[in-house]
Formats: sequence, C-alpha cells, structure tokens
Amino acid sequence: MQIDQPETILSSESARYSEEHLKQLASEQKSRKKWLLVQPVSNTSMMVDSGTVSIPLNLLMVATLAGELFDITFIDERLGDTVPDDLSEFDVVAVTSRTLNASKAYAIGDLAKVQGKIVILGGVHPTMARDEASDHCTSVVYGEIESVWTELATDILQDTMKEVYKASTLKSMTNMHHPDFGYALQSKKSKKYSSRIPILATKGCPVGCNFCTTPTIYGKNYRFREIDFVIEEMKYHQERLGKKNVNLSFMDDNISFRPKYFLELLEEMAKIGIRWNANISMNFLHKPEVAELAGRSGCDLLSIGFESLNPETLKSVHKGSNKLSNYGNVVSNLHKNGIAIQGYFMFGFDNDSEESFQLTYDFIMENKIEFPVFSLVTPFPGTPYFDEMKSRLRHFDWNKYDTYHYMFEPTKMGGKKLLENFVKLQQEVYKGRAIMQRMKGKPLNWVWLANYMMHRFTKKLKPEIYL
Ligand code: B12
Ligand code: SF4
Repeated sequence: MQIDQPETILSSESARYSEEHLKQLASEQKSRKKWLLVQPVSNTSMMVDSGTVSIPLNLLMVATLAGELFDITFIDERLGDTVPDDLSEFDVVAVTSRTLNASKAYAIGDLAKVQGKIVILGGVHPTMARDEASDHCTSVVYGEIESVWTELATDILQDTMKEVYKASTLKSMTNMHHPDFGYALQSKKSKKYSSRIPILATKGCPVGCNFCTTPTIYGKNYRFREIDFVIEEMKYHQERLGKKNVNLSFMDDNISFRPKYFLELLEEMAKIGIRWNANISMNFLHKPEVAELAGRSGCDLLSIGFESLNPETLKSVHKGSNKLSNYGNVVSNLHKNGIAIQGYFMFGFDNDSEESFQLTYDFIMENKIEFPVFSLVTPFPGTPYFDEMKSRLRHFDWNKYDTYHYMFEPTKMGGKKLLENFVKLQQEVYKGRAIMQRMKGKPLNWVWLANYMMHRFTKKLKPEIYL
C-alpha cells in the first residue's frame, strides 16, 4: 500500500536490496553480528513506567526480525535490567523510543556512539524528530522496521549505513512474523510484565486526530492481517500457557476501524475461548449487536478515548469518530454485555472551562465508568497539533511529555485553575463513596484493585506535581 506523504529515501537499486541478495550476504557472514536491543525506562516523575509494565511488542517485533540474521541481547530497563557501560561485545546498539523516554534513549545512543558502535534509533519519537535523533545515532528508522528491513540489514552487513531509513511503500501485514516472546521472557525479572499478552491485528488509523502521531507517520493507511493468522497466534499462546482463557491485549491503533473485518475477527475469536481487551474508537460501538459480539468473544475491557464532553473541543482536535450523542449508548451497550470501560479524558484544551470538569464528573458517575483515566493534552512533536501550539508551549523537556504535565495555558482558564480542577476531579471520582457508586455489583477483579490504587494515589495529589 502507498504511504500518503511519499518521500523516497529508499534506493532505486532494488537488486542490491533484494531478499535474495540479503540471504546471500548473510550466508557469507563469518560470525553473526551482535545486537543490543534496548527498551529504555523514562525519566518522568510520574508512575508511567513503574509497577507492572506491558511486554514491549514493538521491540519484540524488531528482535524477531533481526534475530534471523543477528545475535540478540534484549534489555528492558523498565524491569530493572541495565545497559552495560562497556559495550565492546556488541556491533549494533538499537534503541526504541517514545517522547517520554527520548532523553534516556539519546544517552544510550551517545554512550554507544562514543564506543564506535552502529547505533539505530527507532520508534515514534525518533521518527517524528529525525533531525534531533540523528545527533545521537548512526541511523534513524522512520516508522515500522518491517518495511525497511532488507535495506537496513543489507547496509549493516556491508557497513554502509545511511542516516535515515524510510520506506516509500509499506509492507502488507500478510508476512508479519509471529513475535518471539522468548526475547522478553528470558529476563529473570520478567514477572514484572503484565500477564496480558500483546497482539496485533491491524495497523494505522485514518480518523486523523490532530494530536495523534499515527496519521502523521502512516497517513490514511489501514492494514490488517488475515484473520486465520491472528487466530493461529492466539492458539499458539493458549498452547504455550496450557489454558484456553489466556488474556490478550490488542496493541492496534484502532481495531474497529473496518467494521466488517472487526466483526469477522470477533466471530472467530468467540469460538476459541480467549479473554481480550483493546483500545477502540467509538465509531460503531453504539450498535447493540457489536457490543453483544464483543462480549461473546471474550472482551472484558475496552479502552475508549472519550477525550472530552465539550463538542467544540472534539471538533477542534478532528476527533470525528466521537459523537457526543452516542456516548451514553456506547457505555450502556458495553455494560449490558459485561464489558468494563477504561475511559480516557483529556483536559487543558483551549475550550476547557470549570464547566468541562463538572460535565465530565457527571458523565462518569451517571454512566458508572469503571476506570476513568485523566490526562493533560500534550502536543507531541511532529503532529499538526504540535505545530499549532509550538509558540505557546511552556517547555520542550521531553521527560515531561508523558501526558501528565501542564503544557500550555488554555485560553478560557488560567493554568492554576486548570490544575486545581484537574486534581479535584480525580479526587472526587476516586473517593471511596464514588468508587462504590460506580463499581457496586461489578465482578470482584483487578478493576476494583485499580480503583483502590487510584484512591490511594489521588488522595496525595497536588496541582504542583503537574508543573
Ligand atoms: C498500545 C499502546 C499503548 C499501550 C501499550 C504500550 C506499550 N508498552 O507498548 C498502553 C495503553 C499501555 C500505552 C501507554 C502509553 N502510551 Co501508548 N500507545 C499505544 C499504541 C496505540 C500502539 C503501540 C504499539 O505497540 N504498536 C504496535 C507496534 C508493533 O508498533 P510500533 O510501536 O509502532 O513499533 C514499530 C515501529 O515504531 C518500529 N520501531 C519501534 N521501536 C523500534 C526500535 C528500533 C531499533 C527500530 C529499528 C524500529 C523500531 O518498528 C516497530 C515494529 O513494527 C501507540 C500508537 C502507535 N501506533 O505507536 C500509542 C502511543 C505510543 N502511546 C502514546 C502515549 C502518549 C502513551 C502514554 C504516555 C499514555 C499515558 N498517559 O499513559 C503511555 C506511556 C507508556 C510507556 N511507558 O511508553 C503515544 C506516544 C507519543 C509519543 N510521541 O511519544 C502514542 C504514539 C499514541 C499517540 N498519542 O500518538 N500505550
Ligand atoms: S482515533 Fe485514536 S488512533 Fe485514530 S487518529 Fe485519533 S487518537 Fe489516533
């Protein structure tokens, strides 16, 4: 499929970068080059990387692909594993990065560069801030590794690295490898990983919200894997863990964007007895039959970006999939089918006022949203929203780009009022009484525990921590 904003950096020497040529080069290697692959821990002061963390599917995909030709050492700093100071045993140091851990990724890149290693930076932040990332590495990989792999691997084998690897065409997901979980689970500290197994059925999201990196990186593309392959991967996990009701977590940007595909996938999932959760947009969850099928196929939780109860705000961020008139229906359809809701709400928009906080509180309480999550709107580098807000941003300290820091003064309320209301709302929603009101009669599971943790956490909140 064609990327929307083509920028052809890919060489036209197609023979040089063919799979056959790569295979031949690989067979000529005297010994396999050694890669150190790193998931850095962020320097943020918030709880984002603490406690249980999710298995990093992005880095697993990189390891699985690279592991065919190279020897891989896999380090996830969030588990407490550390990057050695002496990198002499490695040829390539490859690091994944989002904005919130970019400073850490750059420090690892700098350390490896000084020691003469090939340093590769990939992930959302280096993709969006290529020039900045280039100062800390040999090469930046733009977007997914799969679509540049033959070129990148050939150049590594021949030591002819380029500054940027960017595909002019995206690979179909048909040939997507099964991620090899062994890379992540070999760590003695892997018990810190969430028991939810990450899985991917689709990539991309054409909705086009202006604060999101996905449409900027992958354009209007939406790709999906054959349903048989997704089910096969689920069955592999069932066999590996020796039980049917394994917990899977979709990492898709927007798994329900193509209703036909999504419903067919759910019908097949309903036959195998798994449990699952996903990030989902609301585009057709107001239809009762969709929620019924989701429940029947083993869904126990959906994470929904309600974002705001203010129609002007929804319009301003181009969140066309969110129709305020559908919010109530979506929630009651899911609840009727035993699906809990992790509801995301953002504050700090120009249109926000004290009333926005009250509206959100009322919505959450009336609709008994099980697990509300509140964040402050964060313009991430490379997005249209970042360009729009750049001159008003309070800082460019990437450690604070975790969606829990105050980024700019909204036009309708001062920063002080914004943060006071932000804290108050969280404390109100997670008061013991409010938790009981929202959770009464719901199954005694981890969602209760999450509420209890949030109760303890929000009690101590102060506006200053968001500065
Ligand atoms: C699922 C998801 C989550 C899950 C799981 C996160 C996880 N640990 O993976 C949960 C819900 C926990 C989550 C949490 C958060 N998330 Co999130 N999340 C996503 C989402 C939708 C998909 C990520 C994913 O796994 N995709 C599937 C994998 C296979 O694809 P991939 O990550 O793109 O990786 C490919 C390429 O990037 C590349 N690549 C990646 N790394 C490397 C490294 C090398 C060396 C190379 C060569 C290539 C390469 O190849 C990979 C394989 O194809 C993305 C959107 C997106 N598309 O990135 C947002 C996204 C990453 N999240 C985002 C944010 C803001 C957050 C939170 C801060 C939100 C919050 N307030 O809690 C936290 C931070 C968590 C953390 N510690 O990083 C932002 C980050 C923006 C930015 N510029 O940093 C994104 C981009 C969404 C957005 N707003 O645009 N998230
Ligand atoms: S619906 Fe979600 S994934 Fe799609 S563009 Fe908007 S924020 Fe990004």
